[in-house]
Amino acid sequence: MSMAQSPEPLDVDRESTRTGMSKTALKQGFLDNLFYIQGRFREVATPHDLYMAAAYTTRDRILERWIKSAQHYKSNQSRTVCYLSAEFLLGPHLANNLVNLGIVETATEAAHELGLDFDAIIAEEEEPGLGNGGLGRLAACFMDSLSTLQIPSIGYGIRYEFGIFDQTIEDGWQVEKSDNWLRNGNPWEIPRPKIRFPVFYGGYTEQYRDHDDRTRTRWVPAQIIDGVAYDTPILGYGVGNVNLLRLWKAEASESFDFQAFNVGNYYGAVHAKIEAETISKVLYPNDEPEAGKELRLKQQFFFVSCSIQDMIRLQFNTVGPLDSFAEKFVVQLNDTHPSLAVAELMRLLMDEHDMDWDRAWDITHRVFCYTNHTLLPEALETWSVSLFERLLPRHLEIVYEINRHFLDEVRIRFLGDEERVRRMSLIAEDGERRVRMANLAVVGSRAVNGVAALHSELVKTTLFKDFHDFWPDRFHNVTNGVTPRRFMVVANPRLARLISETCGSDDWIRDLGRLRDLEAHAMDSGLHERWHAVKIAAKRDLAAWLKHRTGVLLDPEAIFDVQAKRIHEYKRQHLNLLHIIRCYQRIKQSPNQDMVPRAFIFGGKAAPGYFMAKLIIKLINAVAEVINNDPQINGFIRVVFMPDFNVKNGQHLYPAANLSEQISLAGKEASGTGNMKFSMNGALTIGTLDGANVEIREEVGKENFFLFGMSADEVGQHQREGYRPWEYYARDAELKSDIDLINSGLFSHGDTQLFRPLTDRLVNQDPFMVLADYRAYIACQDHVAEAYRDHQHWTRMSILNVARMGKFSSDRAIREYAEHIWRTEPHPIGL
Ligand code: T68
Repeated sequence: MSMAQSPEPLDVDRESTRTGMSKTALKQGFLDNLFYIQGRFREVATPHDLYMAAAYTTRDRILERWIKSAQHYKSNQSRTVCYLSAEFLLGPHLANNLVNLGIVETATEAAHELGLDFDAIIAEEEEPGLGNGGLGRLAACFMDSLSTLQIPSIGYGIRYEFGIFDQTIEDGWQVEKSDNWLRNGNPWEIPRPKIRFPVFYGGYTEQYRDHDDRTRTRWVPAQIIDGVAYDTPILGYGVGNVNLLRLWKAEASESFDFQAFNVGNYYGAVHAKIEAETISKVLYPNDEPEAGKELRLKQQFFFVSCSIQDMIRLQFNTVGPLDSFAEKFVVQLNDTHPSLAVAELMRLLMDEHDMDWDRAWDITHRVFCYTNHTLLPEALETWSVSLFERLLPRHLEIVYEINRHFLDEVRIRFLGDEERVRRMSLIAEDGERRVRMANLAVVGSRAVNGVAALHSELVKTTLFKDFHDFWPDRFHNVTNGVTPRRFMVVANPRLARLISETCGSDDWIRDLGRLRDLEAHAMDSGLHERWHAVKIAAKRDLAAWLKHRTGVLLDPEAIFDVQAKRIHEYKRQHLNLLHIIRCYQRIKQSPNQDMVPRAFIFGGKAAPGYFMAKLIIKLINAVAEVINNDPQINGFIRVVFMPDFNVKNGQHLYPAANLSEQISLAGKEASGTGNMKFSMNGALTIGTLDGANVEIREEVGKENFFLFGMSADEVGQHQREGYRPWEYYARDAELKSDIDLINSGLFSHGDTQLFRPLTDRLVNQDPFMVLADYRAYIACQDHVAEAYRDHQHWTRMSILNVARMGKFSSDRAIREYAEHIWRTEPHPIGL
């Protein structure tokens, strides 16, 4: 299709009740959608019907802007950022879209006039949990910021039929329930059955001579599966720009199955269809790579292949020839999960579009950029050569060829350094041969970045040291950020209102640096009172929510001390537990001491196969049961585990926290983003010098941050000298008695063995040095308690934390990507 034939933009009048922003238009639109889409009228509508009608009413208003954006991007041949991510952890859409449309108040009034409980309608939405944690949520924040900054972009991923499991707690243990989020329909997506690409698997490759008598390679697959596009509009805040989140669903390829059908194998054809659809069936619930899982590799190739084919289609539809592909598109690889894209683009350019190696490589390596999210060696993805070859025979050839060209360059630069060549190879040759996905991503990209200053430094000096020696200019830092729309305006409307009133404008929502205007009021006792009232109100809400779901009652006057994130040993939830046990023992020893009351709140999912993480959840709940029911404790400290921590539930947590626990072993948490969400909502941080904590502390000021523990350098030194956790256990009587109390059976109805795997690991191995940081942590927590006694001072620190969080907006992060890495420009769409 050529551009000349494009119709005039928006040449049809649309019904004003589907686009109007007035209260009347919203009411009419709502009732129409209830009637025409849900087939209901007010009297018989279920809460879900009401939610669906509200969602469609909101979506109608987004679609207008979406079409306008698409037309503008197309006719301007805009450079487009493609964000490839196996995960997008979006959270509920409705409230967020109302904020970005700027119609929260009008919609609330409209609902009120229709006699509806608007909060209940919003609470009805089930979130699409298409991610595990930080990495998936970062992708969602980036989509919000890309639209808000008016940068043409497409998020590409997988439309998992089952997202991250729902977590329930039974007898203190995590129990996983499948997340059938599509059961009641998804009003936010638009299926595009005609945007469909074949994806090949297995089979073999063969050489043939083309019409110009050149030798070419052809991949003859054993299986073909279709990927079908499902589009979700992503609206920016206060702008006309709407970008696209395009998620792929796997379907059987009609033409391919037909062959089986033709020879009378009807059952075989149907079976193939069922098998095809398993590819996008379920998200792997592990925040580390799924070793050896064939289906996981199939998923990765599935969405990568569909996405690259779609980009090539768009190139032909807009600009034309593929030579300018790297000018039209930049592809950001969110970790190594999509790094097969490097080989897939090479394959498509060479095998399907006739390019020779050099031209194809020139384009490919200018298209890709790669973000690394972890230094943990066990989290670096590799695939066995045998599995890779069986599933992707052509890609293995291409990976070998990339490797051959690359290692030749290395050999020329570092004559005779075969050890270095071995380390940098795309193929690990020690033991079973494996493809190193991170090396593929680095070699195939023109930019590589870490996600916080410390992390990016460690990427250069440890993980990718050889690559940094070779290509120093390829390495960058872009510190993560989070969107203030969802994590302040949607999650904490009371605070957002107070900030806007205090600053005299709501400009901070699009320009988070403007929060600095709060500093001028940091000593204002009037603001202190209102700030405190906002926090107490959020704590009351959370207390009510938790009481309803867990039966545990919290005192809103207590310090709300929160650790919410995936459960992982490196994040050290067990260090937090040791402090809780210390508090408990202190009260038991001197019941009448003057202690600051605390509510310890945990939330987070454990990977279903991660035994130690699940045991930590059990221990949290076991400690909670004993402490919460001990009459001597009398509510002075309470412990509660929030079940099913996800984006939606997290929105209750961030506004209510006084203290944010960011206590990973230094050098292990690449960035963290929860640390930013808490601090933006006025929590103070207790944390190590890890990930983005380092920069948060720099921004908010060291006097407004509770720092403890070893630095990454000290950790390294300590490990080199030999770390002996049992010596800490033997030497520190309090530490010993805290661990012994776990082993005594007090928290396990007399069972002295239940938590042994955990305590033994701490005393004998302690890979994340919990015992080494224990003393410093306890001392720091004592400072926290003392500081909390001075309410005025605490509130002042809380205000300053919020005032100085401007840097941690994902808008800033996206601006840095756009300027330093992507070289893209905004394309404003007027309202
Ligand atoms: C997180 N990584 C980092 N991984 O741990 C965190 N991994 O420090 C950082 O802030 C965040 O990324 C954003 O940069 C993850 O969340 C995963 O979830 C994951 C999932 C599958 C496979 C590997």
